[in-house]
Amino acid sequence: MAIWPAAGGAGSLWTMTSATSPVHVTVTGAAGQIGYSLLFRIASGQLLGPDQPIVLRLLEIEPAMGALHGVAMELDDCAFPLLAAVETTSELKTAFDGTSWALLVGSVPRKAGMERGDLLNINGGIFGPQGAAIASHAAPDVRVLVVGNPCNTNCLIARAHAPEIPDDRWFSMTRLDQNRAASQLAQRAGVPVSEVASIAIWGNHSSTQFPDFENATIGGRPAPEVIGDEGWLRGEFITTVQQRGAKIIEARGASSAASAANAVVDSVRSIVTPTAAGDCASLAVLSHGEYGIPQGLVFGLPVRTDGTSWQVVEGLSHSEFAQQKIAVTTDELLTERAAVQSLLGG
Ligand code: NAX
Repeated sequence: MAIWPAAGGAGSLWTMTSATSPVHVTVTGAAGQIGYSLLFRIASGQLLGPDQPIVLRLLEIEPAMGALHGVAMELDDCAFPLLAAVETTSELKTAFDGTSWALLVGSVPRKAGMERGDLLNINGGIFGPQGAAIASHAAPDVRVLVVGNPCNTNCLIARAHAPEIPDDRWFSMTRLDQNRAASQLAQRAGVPVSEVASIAIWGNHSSTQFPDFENATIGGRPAPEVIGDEGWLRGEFITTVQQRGAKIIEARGASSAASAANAVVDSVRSIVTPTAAGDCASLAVLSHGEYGIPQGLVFGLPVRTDGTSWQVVEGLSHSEFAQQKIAVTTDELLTERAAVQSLLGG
């Protein structure tokens, strides 16, 4: 474990002169690709705002501690005024001590020959203990965003080990898919992406996800009306969003990192900032049976918030086509849940 003094001469956590107490933010897998983009954005104030000092608590596995040490040195070298302290550790207790935001990025990627069930079980061994450590050591206001794949089910596992933390504090990340979908719609319509709203990702962060173009808007009008090409929406649009991660690996030789880090920032901002009129945010949250989705799945849904509490958007309708797509992604999540049942304590 190492505690790094804050950059810019601010000194340790204890000498911080700001009137606002620092918020502790934990990032797991902090020496990885996403971490390398994400940490600098958090420390610069893009996650929690320009007036909020931050303590970064960075978790890695032992073999990556050297690399993490280098990242911490670079954070120092940025002299971020808001960065009160950086703590690097391979111990769960230290990583989650007093944290208000647990951003669970680190996980074990799928390797050749590995079945999805193997992957789920390996990651279960990571996310179960992390959930328990969050419950034992985090701040009372902790919120958890799971990014490491398979993120919906990893979130389910973490939560099962932290039953005392309320359901509305658990999220897994579908925001990158939302952003991808918004860009595709904007490009097709020939408008700035800021004109696209209410595009939500339903279900799993996987190739079965359903980007709901039916309820999306472009310039305030229904997206299907503006696009005027139902065949494209039902075909190429959906597959482009579903397969985007694979295409990026193909082109870049590495998986999405900067865009994923950007989506982490967007996800947290969408939880703490009131949702604009006529819009929604995509987050995978614990289902309570909304839209007939089985209870207790971590399911991608459209969410709105006043900045303090959030709700799933109600009253949306779906065509038979959309209902079938949602059924497919629901089935996949049910299968994943069944594969990790032994890790859920039930
Ligand atoms: P990297 O392999 O670059 O980094 C992962 C890091 O996690 C490594 O440094 C590793 O040492 C660390 N790690 C492994 N086990 C750990 C443990 N038990 N505790 C703490 N750290 C641990 O992957 P990266 O590109 O950063 O991606 C991280 C995760 O995000 C992957 O699971 C990836 O599949 C997932 N993604 C999720 C996305 C989403 O939209 N939900 C999109 C991007 C990304 O694919």
